[in-house]
Amino acid sequence: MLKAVLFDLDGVITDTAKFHFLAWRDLGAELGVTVDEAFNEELKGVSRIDSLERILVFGGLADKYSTAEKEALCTKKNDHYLELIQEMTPADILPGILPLLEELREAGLKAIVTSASKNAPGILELLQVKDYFDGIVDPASVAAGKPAPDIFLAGAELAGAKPAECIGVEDAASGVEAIKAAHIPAIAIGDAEVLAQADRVLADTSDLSLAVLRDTWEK
Ligand code: B16
Ligand code: MG
Repeated sequence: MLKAVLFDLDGVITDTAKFHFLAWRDLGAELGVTVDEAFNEELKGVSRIDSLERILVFGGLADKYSTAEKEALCTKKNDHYLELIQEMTPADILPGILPLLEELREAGLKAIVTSASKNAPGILELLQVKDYFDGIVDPASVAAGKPAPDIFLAGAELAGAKPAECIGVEDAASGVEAIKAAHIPAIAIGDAEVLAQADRVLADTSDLSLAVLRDTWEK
């Protein structure tokens, strides 16, 4: 039986990618690295420090900064990101998500947040949806980030369910890879070619419903 739904946040519950992009783009500009929207795609679902590492490698700056300097750069990016997201309101919840959360609550299924973002609790507060979730996995508590399965396995555990009793919802290729590595069925939102590893790809969050999740999980 399907018992729990494991939700990615950025790109599934709300679209913060544009704010991550602006913050990385400006930090990149300071470092002399051009972060464009195409490169930003590769940072989706990737942790803050790993995103910085990728930007540094991309700019040929892989060995230029010490660990402490990299931490300071991450803090700078995050401070800017936090400024940008303060304007978020419940109107920024992606279409179909609120009705789905209502359906899950009524059907007694668990909803868990399995996001790489350390800002997830604050974002859920801004969106006023925190109460719909039975738990938020702390990404700092898992050994390896997406595409490793750790965060989704931790999500299943938090729900008190076996991986096979869950379904994961993701928008990033690294996230779909992580769900599948955890042996959990995956629904992806976005480009069917990029997200080909998923069990089902939907163009939009408005196509999500408990019936679609159940149907995908049963196949
Ligand atoms: P933070 P998700 C991910 O969230 C974002 O897609 C990714 O772009 C970001 O770098 C990562 O969270 C870390 O976010 O800097 O807020 O800790 O898609 O896994 O919900
Ligand atoms: Mg995402």
